[in-house]
Amino acid sequence: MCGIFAYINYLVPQQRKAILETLINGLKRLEYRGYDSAGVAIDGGNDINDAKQSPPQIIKKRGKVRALEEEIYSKDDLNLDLEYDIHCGIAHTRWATHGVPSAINSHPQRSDANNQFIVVHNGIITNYKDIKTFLESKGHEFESDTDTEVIAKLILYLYNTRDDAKMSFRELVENVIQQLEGAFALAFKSIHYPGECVATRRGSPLLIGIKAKNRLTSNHVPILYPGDPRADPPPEKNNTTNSGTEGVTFKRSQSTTDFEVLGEQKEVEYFFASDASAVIEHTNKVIYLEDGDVAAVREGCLSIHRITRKKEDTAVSREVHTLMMEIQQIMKGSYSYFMQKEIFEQPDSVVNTMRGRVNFEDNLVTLGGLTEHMSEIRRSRRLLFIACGTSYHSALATRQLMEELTELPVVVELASDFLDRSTPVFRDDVCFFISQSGETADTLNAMRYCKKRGALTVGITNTVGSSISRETACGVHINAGPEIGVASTKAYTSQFISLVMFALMMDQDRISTTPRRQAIMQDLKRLPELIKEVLSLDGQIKKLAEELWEEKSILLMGRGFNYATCLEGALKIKELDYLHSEGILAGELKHGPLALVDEDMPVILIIMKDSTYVKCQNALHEVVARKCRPIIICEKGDLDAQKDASSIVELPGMSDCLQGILCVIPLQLLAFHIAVLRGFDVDCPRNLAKSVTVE
Ligand code: UD2
Ligand code: GLU
Ligand code: MG
Repeated sequence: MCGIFAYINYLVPQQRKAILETLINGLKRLEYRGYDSAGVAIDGGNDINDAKQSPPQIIKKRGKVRALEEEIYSKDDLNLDLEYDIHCGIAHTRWATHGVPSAINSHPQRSDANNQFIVVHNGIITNYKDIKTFLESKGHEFESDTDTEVIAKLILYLYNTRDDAKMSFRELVENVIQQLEGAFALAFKSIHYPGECVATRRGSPLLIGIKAKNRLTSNHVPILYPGDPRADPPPEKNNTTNSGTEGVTFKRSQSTTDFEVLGEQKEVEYFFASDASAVIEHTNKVIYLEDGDVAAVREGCLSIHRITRKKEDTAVSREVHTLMMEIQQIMKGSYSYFMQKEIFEQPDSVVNTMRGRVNFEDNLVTLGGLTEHMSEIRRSRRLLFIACGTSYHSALATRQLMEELTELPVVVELASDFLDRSTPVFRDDVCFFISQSGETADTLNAMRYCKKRGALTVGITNTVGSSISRETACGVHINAGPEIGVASTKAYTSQFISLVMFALMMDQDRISTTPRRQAIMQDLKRLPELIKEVLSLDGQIKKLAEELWEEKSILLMGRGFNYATCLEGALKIKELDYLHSEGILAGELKHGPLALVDEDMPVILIIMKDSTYVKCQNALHEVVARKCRPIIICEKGDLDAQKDASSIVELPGMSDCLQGILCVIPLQLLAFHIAVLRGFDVDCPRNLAKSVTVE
């Protein structure tokens, strides 16, 4: 989920000091992505001649890249003046998903005590346990709690058991990734393949920067499939020049099976990175790898391979792009703000939350962190969900489903109020603590309070190794990836899904509810596509923001599953736009809020086709009768709901209990666009902090 940076210099002499500086600098450029630890690997030995014998050096550190840098320069056994003509260094910033942030769990991960194979990884390997069991049976000893370590150990295992002594580094990596399930971007280094680097991706971004002394002879690197003589030439055959596509001359280099794609030139540097911000200061020539690409640098030649050719694989080459962007621009991708980027990341972040947990074939959910506690939770007297702000809303949003599927009393509490009241808590209570950072002071205090009273404590957090993650008896990491924008967006939808997954798991053995569970699961499967569809309304929401940005107040109304959506939408508007906004339970209108409504008051009304549909229409009539022309968020094609609307936001319909995920996104976008129009700092709203570690 975080950052990869690798640097290969080929016949461009560099001192070790400069190589380390390049690696550290690359990591610093990726810092904005958020991370909890960092590490580098370089060639070992302190004399160029013993480099072949000395295992590569790995230096890792929990915390900031600065801390890693200090660690590197505090080493007195590292000859920094050593000069390399050819070298491959790899580096990483980690956002822990498996195993707490610590030096040993940081990357690079290694194959063995001799560091024969070294790997950095972004993402999650979902079948790592099976691979680990297999490798342990073969005598491999594991030292970290990461999923990544199996990759380093597996490649060594394959290396040791290979039939073909000439097997290339790239072929080994191809064999490794065929065993992996989940999401990854990977970069490998090995003492057995000095000066070489192999990198690949499936589901996590990766690109290659190329800095060549001479001008590139082509803007295309061909994709090589197995059987292509250019990829796997018959051994010991011709070393003659072949003519490749796109007008490039592919020269078979003397001792390799790969091709030189850069014409006649020799001196070249390559940079592998998670995004262009780490590369742009070195070169503006980049190749974006696609899922399934395996890129190898060998003897200064870059080649790109794919293991299998599918019907949809029509591309014959990867283009070398010339970037014209500034670093600032690249960091946020095509987005201007982190919050905006995070809103648009939601089709991916929700998948990461479900990865390895929801089995769509069997309609089963397995939350690894809770399995051992399920019988205790099922026996409990009630479930308490305790949180602050957006996290509190995620509990409210899922309360109805929780009640439906667990048939237990469900209590949702604001942490500060819960503590103020010295609420009674019992040994047979199960208390959930929801916090993106895992450090929210009120939530943390409430957790300690419940723990003291003997309740089972369960954390729902985005931050492995955080106080809530460590101090709770068990829990779920939501795996949304780091969230930088102060106003939470993707963490909310991932918390929401984590709670839905828990509710489904609680109910898993009940036969009578199977159709309901299956319907929800199938909608979870469709969710990324549906979120994309909602995000495509961005332009329309922006227009709406242009109508609303000068207002003094905005009311949001809804009920049932979408009451929480209204509260969350109103919170986003308060946080980002510094204007009054209120989420109102539509059922409460007559008891007060209706007095606020007149023709000048902007009202957003959520009307979805769930069990509250008719009641929401009544609310609509009530506000229309006060001359209000509300903005309606409704299901696609619901003309009844749209009659009296000033504007309409039409969303795809899905299971009632998941609809809140889709409904909140237009509100996130609206709050965002209003903030931009009002000229406010979207990523750091005034008076607010990302992680509220004070009471
Ligand atoms: C976890 C582990 C992984 C491995 C795997 C087994 C981590 C971060 N992940 O991935 O190493 O053992 O399970 O399939 O190590 N937890 C809390 N409080 C919280 C959140 C989590 O105590 O607020 C506990 C949880 O009970 C579990 C561990 O932390 O023991 C990891 O939770 P997870 O959600 O990352 O679990 P999983 O199965 O996805
Ligand atoms: N799942 C890996 C780990 O926890 C990689 C995390 C990342 O993407 O930074 O070590
Ligand atoms: Mg714990």
